[in-house]
Amino acid sequence: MINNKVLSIILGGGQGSRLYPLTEKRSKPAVPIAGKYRLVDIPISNCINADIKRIYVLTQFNSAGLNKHIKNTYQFSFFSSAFVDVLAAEQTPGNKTWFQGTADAVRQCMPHFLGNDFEYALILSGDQLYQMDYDKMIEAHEEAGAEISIATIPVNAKDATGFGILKADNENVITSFIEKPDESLLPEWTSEVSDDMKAQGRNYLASMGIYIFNKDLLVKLMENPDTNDFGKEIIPESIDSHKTLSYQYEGYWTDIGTVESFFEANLGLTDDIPQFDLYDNNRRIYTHARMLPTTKIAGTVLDKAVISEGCIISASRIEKSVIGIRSRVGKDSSISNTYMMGNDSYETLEEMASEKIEILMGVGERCVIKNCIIDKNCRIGDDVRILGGSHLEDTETATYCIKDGIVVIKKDAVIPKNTVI
Ligand code: ADQ
Ligand code: ADP
Repeated sequence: MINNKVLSIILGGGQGSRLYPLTEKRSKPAVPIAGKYRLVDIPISNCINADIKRIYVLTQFNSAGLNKHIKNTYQFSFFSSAFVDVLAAEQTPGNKTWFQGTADAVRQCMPHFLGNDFEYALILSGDQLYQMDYDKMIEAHEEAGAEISIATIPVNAKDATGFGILKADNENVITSFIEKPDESLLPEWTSEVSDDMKAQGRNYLASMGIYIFNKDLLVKLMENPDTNDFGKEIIPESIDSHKTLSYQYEGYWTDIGTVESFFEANLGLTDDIPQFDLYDNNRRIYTHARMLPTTKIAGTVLDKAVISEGCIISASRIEKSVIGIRSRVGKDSSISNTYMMGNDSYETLEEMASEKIEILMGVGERCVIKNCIIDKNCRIGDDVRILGGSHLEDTETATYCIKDGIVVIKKDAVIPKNTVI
């Protein structure tokens, strides 16, 4: 089935500078998450689970990796009108700039959208981890006769300054909105929330950056070339003249725009009952079906470990870590509190034996790795010690970055044997 009323537009990423160095060589939607997925798989899967199968992904960079991933993953029947298309910022005779913001990205791609028949545009962020039934939000939007709907979630004071905060009347119609309020303004922006939320101190209603716009209104709003951003301009300027509904959500939702939140979201998957449920038959997360062999483990103590397919592991211990596809970890190594993204291919036995390869792909022998993100295709030599933690200052070298105590080994980096970080 396809929902013929809704066209989905995923804001795949600005420069992604807060996720640097993970975005150094790829666009944000292509960042690998949870061992085998890419960030963009999350909103796309949520759409597919709601039968919304006409999807555009807007991105600043047109990485080969992203296009390949989308092309290899989202193949619909020849007879279906379903598609997932990547639209990258493009120079045209009438437009010489990159996307200047979220609304500008939508504006520049409007001609592509208008080639489709639709009533509602569902605008989504590409850097959030959550499973939401968009069809219920669309139902609420239709029932209320709204022109715009915004998905909202109660947050605490610490988080409130990083989001659009709003107030709604008792019919959930938004009456005021402020983008990322200063701490001093917060007392004026509390809302009535459920007892459960109140008990957690979540007294502010935040925009999740998930919007439904009636098509005609979106077309009209995009005619004004001076507005570049939904949160800063379009939403605050529209609520007085267009009925804007707050669609409140209280499930698990997290913004993964920074290295720290990305790290926490990944390690959260190792919890006994993770808040993000990858094991739900009805809310499946799709990704590239790679036909990988099973994982092979020898002599390893595993505790709270999430291990993807195709790994070859001889470590002594892996604890509270997510190990990505095709990872290789050598003998007597120990990994904890770490997200290792894995590899794009295997080395052959001949390659491994040849003298050309000094350090094999993956983690060598007798290494100790803690509080670390290891990007794809890294080569970590024997006896390397990487001990991340809050004692480390933020810094950057050619092969790694330290951000908030997390050591991020850059994609394709080679870390010589005996290195200590
Ligand atoms: P932010 O997340 O800070 O706040 P923004 O940086 O505009 O807003 O990003 C929204 C989404 O659009 C992200 O997925 C981002 O990667 C993407 N994006 C940003 N610039 C882009 C561009 N030029 N081209 C393509 N994609 C781009 C927003 C709202 C807040 C709300 C939070 C919730 O403005 O009101 O509370 O989202 O996370
Ligand atoms: P990213 O992995 O971040 O997307 P790229 O944009 O360079 O980085 O694209 C990598 C893509 O190319 C991966 O999806 C992977 O399938 C493929 N790839 C990369 N290296 C190899 C390789 N040596 N052999 C086969 N496929 C590869």
